[in-house]
Amino acid sequence: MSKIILITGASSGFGKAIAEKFAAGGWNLILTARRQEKLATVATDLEKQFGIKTLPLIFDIQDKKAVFEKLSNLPTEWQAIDILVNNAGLALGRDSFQDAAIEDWETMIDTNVKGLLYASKAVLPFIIKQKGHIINIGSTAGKEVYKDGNVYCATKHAVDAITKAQRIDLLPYEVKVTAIHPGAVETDFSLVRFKGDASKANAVYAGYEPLKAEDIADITWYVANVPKHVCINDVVMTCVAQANSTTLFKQA
Ligand code: NDP
Ligand code: 8X3
Repeated sequence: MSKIILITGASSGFGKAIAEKFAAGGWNLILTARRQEKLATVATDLEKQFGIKTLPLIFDIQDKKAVFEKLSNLPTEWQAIDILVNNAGLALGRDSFQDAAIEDWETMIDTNVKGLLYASKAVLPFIIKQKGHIINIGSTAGKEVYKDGNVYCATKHAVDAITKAQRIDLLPYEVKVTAIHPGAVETDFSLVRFKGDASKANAVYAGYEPLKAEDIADITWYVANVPKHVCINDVVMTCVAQANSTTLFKQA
C-alpha cells in the first residue's frame, strides 16, 4: 500500500517541490494551500505523471475552524498519514521593529506559528496511529536574528522551539520530529515578502547561487527515508555562499 504525506503550502516553492519528489517515489499526497487553481494544477500534473493519488484541500491555515474541519475529518482512506510537512509560511516586509506594520506581524504569527500548531494538532491522532513523522520547515532565521527580520525571525525561532517540544512529548508514541532550517532559497518567498516588488525580490538572490526548492525536497526525502530507528532532529542547510543567517558572500 502506498504511503501518505500531507504537505501544507504545496501550491508553490518548497511544498510543490516536496510533492514532486514524493510523487516520484510513489507516495500519495494530501496537498493544502489557498490558491485553488495552482494547487489543482500541481495535483493533476503529479497524478498524470506518476500515477499516484492526491487529495487537494483549499483553506487558509490561519483559520482554525477551517483547518480542523478539513484535516480532522479526512476521508477514511486518507487518514493513515505517515508524514506531515508543516511548510506553509511567509515573511511580510523587511522593516525595523519601529517601522514594521503590526498587521504583517500578525499574519506571520498566525500563519507560521499558529497555522503550524493547528495543522499538527488536527492530524496528530492519525500520525500517532501510524507512528509517523512530523517535518517542520524552519529557517536559518530561526537560529539567528538578522537586522529588520524581527517578527519573521521570531516565528521561525518558535518553529525551532515547537519542534523540540513535539519531539520530547511524542517520544512515547515513536513519532519522529524533524526540523529543516534552510538559508536563502530562490522561490516566490521574497516576492511575497516584498509584496510583489520583483526588483527587490530579485536583488535578494543576485551575486551568488542560492539554494533551489529541489534541494529542500531532496533533504526532506532523505530525512523521511532513514532507517526506522533513526530520527534526524535538525538540519541547517545553506548554499555555499552563505555561512549563517547574517553572513552571505555576494560577488560584485
Ligand atoms: P512560497 O511563497 O513559494 O510558498 C509558500 C507556500 O505557503 C505557498 O504554497 C502558499 O500557498 C502557502 N501559504 C502561505 N500562507 C498560507 C496560508 N495563510 N494558508 C495556507 N497556505 C499558505 O515560499 P517558500 O516555498 O520559499 O516557503 C515555504 C516555507 O519555507 C515557508 O514556511 C518559509 O518561511 C520557509 N523558508 C523559506 C526560505 C526561502 O528562502 N525561500 C528559507 C527558509 C525557510 P497559497 O499562497 O496558495 O496559500
Ligand atoms: C527565509 C530565509 O534569510 O530570508 O527564511 O530569512 S531568510
